[in-house]
Amino acid sequence: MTRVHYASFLDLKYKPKESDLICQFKIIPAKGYSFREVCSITAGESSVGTWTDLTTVNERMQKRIAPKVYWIDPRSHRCRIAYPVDLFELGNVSDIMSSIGGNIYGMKCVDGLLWEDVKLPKKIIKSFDGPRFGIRGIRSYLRVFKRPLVGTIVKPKVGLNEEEHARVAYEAWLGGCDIVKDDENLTSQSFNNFYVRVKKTLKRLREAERKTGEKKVYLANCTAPADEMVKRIKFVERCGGNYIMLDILTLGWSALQYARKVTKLPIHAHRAGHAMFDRSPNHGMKMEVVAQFARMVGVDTLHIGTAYGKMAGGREEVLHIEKEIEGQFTKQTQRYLSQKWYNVKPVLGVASGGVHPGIVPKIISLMGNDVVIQAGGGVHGHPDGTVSGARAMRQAVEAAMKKKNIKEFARSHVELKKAIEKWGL
Ligand code: RUB
Ligand code: CA
Repeated sequence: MTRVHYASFLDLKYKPKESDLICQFKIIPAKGYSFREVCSITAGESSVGTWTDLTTVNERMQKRIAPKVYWIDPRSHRCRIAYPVDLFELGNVSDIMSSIGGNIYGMKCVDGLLWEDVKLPKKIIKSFDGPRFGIRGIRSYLRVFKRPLVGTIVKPKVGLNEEEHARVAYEAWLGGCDIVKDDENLTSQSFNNFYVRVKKTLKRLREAERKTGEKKVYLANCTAPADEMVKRIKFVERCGGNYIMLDILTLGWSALQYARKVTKLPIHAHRAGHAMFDRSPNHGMKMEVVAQFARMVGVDTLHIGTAYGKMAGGREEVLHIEKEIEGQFTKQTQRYLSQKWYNVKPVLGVASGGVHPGIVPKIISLMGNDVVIQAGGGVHGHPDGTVSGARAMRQAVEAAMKKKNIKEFARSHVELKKAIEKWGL
């Protein structure tokens, strides 16, 4: 086995600076490589190093921007690397991703490389816009200040025409949903044109607002090639729409940054595709990392899983993203969506995926009231249809807010009762 030569980036005496970008990795070295060696290669390859020594190095610059592996725990295969802020271009997530998530992931020396956590320094955070609305902004718009917000995804995901889509949305609002969104894979298909759908759905939104006296939002999925995405965002704005939705990971960070710049509307972030890289326990990039970048760029709501629904990702993971927990990384690095982060607004987490009224109290007791509880099948699969499904969701939220036992509450709330009969608790 020929060993690649890398300068050692290991410096266990190094004390990270406030201005450093710090990453935690779980590293499984390939056969023939030691853990310490691969930690060093990981730091080197994502910055100034390569497989051989070089004749072209500017020593002064090298010193300024070379990262340090300052903490290792070979037992758990974990290390932490501090990257000097000058290594990166400000205001450019793609650059950070190409550095840290670049070459090293494809190298023979790693069997597994999991980017578990990140602490972003103020200078980088401040070079982005952050959420325009955040939790408070969304709540004020909807005039719902205490209870969790209730949302739905029009279902089936795809397969309804524009008129049918608008009708399902209307019924969901009528029954009590605050939020109606498109699904991640509904963009502008031959059977459901984006522009026609948005017009029709917004018309029904206004009708639902008049009927219910409540404010409502429609999250129109503007996911498309960047030029077309902007066209769609502008169309939503012109039509008096009040929210856009983007599949942030399949679009990419650049398009998300672009969208944040061009729109005055709140941005809902669907994380479609995240499990392609955050599901394996030993390889990829965790949702905790994605969440922080998404907040920094400036989404207002973000899917974070439910812990109880149909999606993988347990209680721990969800809590880890949403709440501050100590000890996992370092005290100063507890952040995620709602932690204090200079003046960056907090993002509202969205619990979605296999949600139905019976599990609403569990979700609220895990995530608190600052959450969007979103059910697609759990609304439109109600035995009596969408209006009843939405009512049942609101009733479940009401039961939890009043600290009533949901089963007992359902005795006097027929929609909730039927939902529980179908899906259980
Ligand atoms: C949920 C749904 C969402 C999932 C994605 O539909 O369509 O796309 O929430 O998962 P249903 P996640 O309510 O019918 O299951 O939010 O974990 O990314
Ligand atoms: Ca979906």
